[in-house]
Amino acid sequence: MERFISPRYEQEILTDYPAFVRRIRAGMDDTGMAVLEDFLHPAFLDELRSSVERLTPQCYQNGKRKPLIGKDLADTGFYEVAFSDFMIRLANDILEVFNVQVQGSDIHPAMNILVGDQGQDTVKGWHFDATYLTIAMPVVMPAAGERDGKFRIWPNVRRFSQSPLQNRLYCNLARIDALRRMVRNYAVNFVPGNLYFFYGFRSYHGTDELDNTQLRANCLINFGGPFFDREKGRVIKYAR
Ligand SMILES: O=C(O)CCC(=O)C(=O)O
Ligand SMILES: [Fe+2]
Repeated sequence: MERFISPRYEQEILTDYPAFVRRIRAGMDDTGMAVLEDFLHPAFLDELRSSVERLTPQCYQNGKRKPLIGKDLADTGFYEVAFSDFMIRLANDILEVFNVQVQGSDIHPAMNILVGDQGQDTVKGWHFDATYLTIAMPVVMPAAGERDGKFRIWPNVRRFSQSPLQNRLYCNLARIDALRRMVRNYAVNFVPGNLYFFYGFRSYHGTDELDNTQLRANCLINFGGPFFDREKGRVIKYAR
């Protein structure tokens, strides 16, 4: 078993892995997000926290915040989780019912460390991800309260599609405040150690208001997406 997995999940994964996959997919389908509580091994989470301390200065150079992506995260636990055989297999098992498959080159980890005024750039920057599947792996989160940087999501508002025209239409519609207010959405406080799964392309989302004195570090693991497949010449008939 991978060292980042908490012992409390070993039994479930070893004895009934198909049910584990179904549980995650059902969470995403029914509520828009699946949560694996305390999934990370506590010692591994500690390691991620130290990486955040080390990486924070790298995010704030030249007076601007920079997300850390790809090779910026080499030799960290973020990389280790993102490219593990376990995660690649899990992503593929979740996405199988859509007739979607991903491989190592389709995986893109990204780390957002938000703190101070320069860390406000993504706050309320609502968007769709390009991905089939996004896994959020929070590492440091503000204490619950006002402006605590909740994650807000409008889940599953569209299907996967490789049509640029349809994509533009949805992105334009989602920018309309009145429409956003009418569509079901909710906010959650991410908890470090938990993993959160959602269909990135299908779900409008982002970070809600954040107190600039608080540190917020979240790693996103991005898996494939309709337009990445399109660029690769893969035309897909999505099974659902
Ligand atoms: O950390 C968050 O609240 C979401 C970040 C996000 O959606 C992204 O970076 O694509
Ligand atoms: Fe996102």
